Amino acid sequence: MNSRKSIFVIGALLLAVVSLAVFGKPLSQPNDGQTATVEINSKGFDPGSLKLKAGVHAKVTFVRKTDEGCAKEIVIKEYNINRALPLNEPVTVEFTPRKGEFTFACGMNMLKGKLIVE
Ligand SMILES: [Cu+2]
Repeated sequence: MNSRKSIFVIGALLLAVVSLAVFGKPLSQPNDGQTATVEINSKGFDPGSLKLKAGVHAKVTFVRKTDEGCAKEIVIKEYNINRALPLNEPVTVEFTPRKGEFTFACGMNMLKGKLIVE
């Protein structure tokens, strides 16, 4: 109706558009990282290789399902990870992968799996 009112309406609309542009994306796409699970059974690590995204916080859960074999701990040397794997107890390790290929292995470095980070 009057020009002051329309300026106010346009201003409010602009503010809404700008706040959406500035705050909309981070709020609607929270960076909650990536997860994966690896089982240790009589065949070894299952899956034997994992694909992860570089620079995104990762939670990888290892579950040892067998008392055969030797994977009683999990070692990811490049990320200073070395954790015991109690039978049937999920153990989650957390790290932020860098680009490249890394090995995860049992404590004796006999059983091996691969991390492929892209
Ligand atoms: Cu071993």
